[in-house]
Amino acid sequence: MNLGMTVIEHLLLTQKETPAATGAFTRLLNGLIVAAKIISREVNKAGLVNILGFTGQQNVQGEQVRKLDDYANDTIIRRLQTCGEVCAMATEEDADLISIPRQYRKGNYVVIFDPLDGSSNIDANVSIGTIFSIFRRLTPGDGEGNLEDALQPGYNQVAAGYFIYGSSTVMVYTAGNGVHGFTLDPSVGEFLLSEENIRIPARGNIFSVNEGNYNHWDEGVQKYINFLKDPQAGHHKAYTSRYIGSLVADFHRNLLYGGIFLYPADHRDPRKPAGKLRLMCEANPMALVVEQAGGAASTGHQRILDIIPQELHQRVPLIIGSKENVKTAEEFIQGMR
Ligand code: AFP
Repeated sequence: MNLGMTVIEHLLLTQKETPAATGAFTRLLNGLIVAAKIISREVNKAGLVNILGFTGQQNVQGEQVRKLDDYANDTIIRRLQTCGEVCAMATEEDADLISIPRQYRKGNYVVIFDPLDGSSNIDANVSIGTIFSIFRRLTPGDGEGNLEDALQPGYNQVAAGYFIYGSSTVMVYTAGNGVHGFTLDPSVGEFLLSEENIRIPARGNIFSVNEGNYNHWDEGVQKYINFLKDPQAGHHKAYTSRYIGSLVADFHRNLLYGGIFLYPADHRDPRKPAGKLRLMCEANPMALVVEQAGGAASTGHQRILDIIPQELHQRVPLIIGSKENVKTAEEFIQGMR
């Protein structure tokens, strides 16, 4: 067991099996880790905002208090721009690709991220997170990348993961070699390996969905949720409902305990026929993590990682979690049950 190792030590150890590893990926990941430590520090201070000043106003020291999601976004962008390993990046917060200023070296990686997912929960002290997805560039050369580099299907991701700012700050990531969890020890300022090779149970009894949208779902989704709640359906164990409304937190709990998370398509808003969550910065990275842990991620009709993206902010229905639960949900959604 390697418990207690830092992320970089763990990466270097596992990269020993990859002779082509140059250290570039390690530098990139290190940039993300430093950004997450800074964000974690600010998130922990968020409760003091009411004392020190509301966002957008001046606090008692006369400093401008910034919205946390803008702060997180800028922190990650700055770290990635200067690390020298990134040729393009996209964030949930900006419509277009973020460019790398001329003075910085461009590298071989593309990073797509959601800087502070679940941020509407901040004021209630609910866990929120940063989600990231990493691709290798497709365009040749060492110049800036473009949309072609970013719009790759999820199966091309070389790594993905998330940071949770919760009761402790946790990093979960995969670089295609299992899923590993690290917990930030604030006293030493390092993420230390706390769970190596996380495996999601093949079937779980937790379901996580915003049932307030029930009347707007397709019939297949409604039938599936009715089935989960039906005591006569012959479940091996009764289902229990857990929904935080913060994807990283809902996903992480289900990853550890087993179960299913759904954000299906709904008919509430004709401009969002595919549901709420974004393919590139939410569904793809979570899908890579769950598959690497032995689980599954689907739209109900298609594997998430097989979707060929059409645009940066594309939305998709997301059904993700334990393999057998996702399979049953697909059967209902496809009208087979
Ligand atoms: P916010 O970042 O606006 O809080 O949205 C969070 C989120 O994108 C995701 O983390 C949740 O799973 C999902 O939205 C919750 O959406 P509903 O409030 O519609 O259930």
